[in-house]
Amino acid sequence: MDSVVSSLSLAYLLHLQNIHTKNLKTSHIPLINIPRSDLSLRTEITHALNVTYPTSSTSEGILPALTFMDEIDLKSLIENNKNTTISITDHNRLSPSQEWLAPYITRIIDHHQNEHLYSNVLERIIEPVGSCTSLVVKLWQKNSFCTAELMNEPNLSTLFLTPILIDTVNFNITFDRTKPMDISSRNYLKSISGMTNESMNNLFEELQTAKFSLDRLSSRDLLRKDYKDVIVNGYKLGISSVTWYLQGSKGWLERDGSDQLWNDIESWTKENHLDVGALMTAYEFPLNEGGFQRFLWVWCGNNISKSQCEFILNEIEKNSTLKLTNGISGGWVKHGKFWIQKNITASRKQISPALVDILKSLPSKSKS
Ligand SMILES: [Mn+2]
Repeated sequence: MDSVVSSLSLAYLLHLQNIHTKNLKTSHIPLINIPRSDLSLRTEITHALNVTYPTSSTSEGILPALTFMDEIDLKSLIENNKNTTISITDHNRLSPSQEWLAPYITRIIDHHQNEHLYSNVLERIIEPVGSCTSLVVKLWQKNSFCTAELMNEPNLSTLFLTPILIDTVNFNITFDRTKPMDISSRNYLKSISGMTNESMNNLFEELQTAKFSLDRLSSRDLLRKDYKDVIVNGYKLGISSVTWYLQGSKGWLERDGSDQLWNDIESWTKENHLDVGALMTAYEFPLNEGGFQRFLWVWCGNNISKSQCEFILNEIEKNSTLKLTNGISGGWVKHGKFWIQKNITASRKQISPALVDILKSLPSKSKS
């Protein structure tokens, strides 16, 4: 959220400065550093865009106009434009796959620990504030033509406010994330957007809800949101972890029905060439509904024989650490089984090694 909005607000600011100085040769592209298809997983961002720009998803809206990392060929862009420079926001060390961009970085605006990297940087603003966007907003505040632009476009100031609200947990002092600059940026944006304390609190609550409500995501998105895989003994094991729940009122099974959910799991299994898949869910129910609960669903791909699959499922069920008890309908769902996991402290750190050990005990799978 902070990364997206700080990048957007910085690129817009630089664009306004260009107009102001009549520099027509340079253009600034805000680059969203994720593939476009991953945006739907960031439910609080899509919510913020929908609230501030209700038409953002339409063909004339903001979303189609944004550039995501999988939509630009940075290598050829840089090769063809020797003057290309890169500004980075909300981080000050490139990820290993982007380290080749280091010579082109001329500007860093960030609130993480300063790693003092990249010698070509001309402007380096790294301060430990709550939200990186607060630092960019400070730059907006410095230029009257920027403030004038925001006054013309008050929804933009609301959008700039959203990461600051999230990152400071609505300026809640018990979380100790708020710095004076977050407050001054908020006050500046608040006065321009015309928001009241009440409407700001409501916006924060909506954003928090959006961030933690996954029930609008498709099953494929839920399965890939937090997914890790490993190859053991020639078998590919993929484990998805989801902060929602399978069984129960308004749960995943109720939403999709077991047939549809199984179809989606099967497609996921094929898409990732899984031999064994697992889905772990964790959810904090209200105390009178059982509090924190975990479910585990393990299944096999088509390459695993029925007897091998039964062996795998029986072995994991016997695992004394996990304390698995059958979910609804005895737990069997097509080529898999689904349990209530009574040991709620066991996470992927326990489940993954348990499944790995079982796969190691099988005859090794020849790579075909
Ligand atoms: Mn940040």
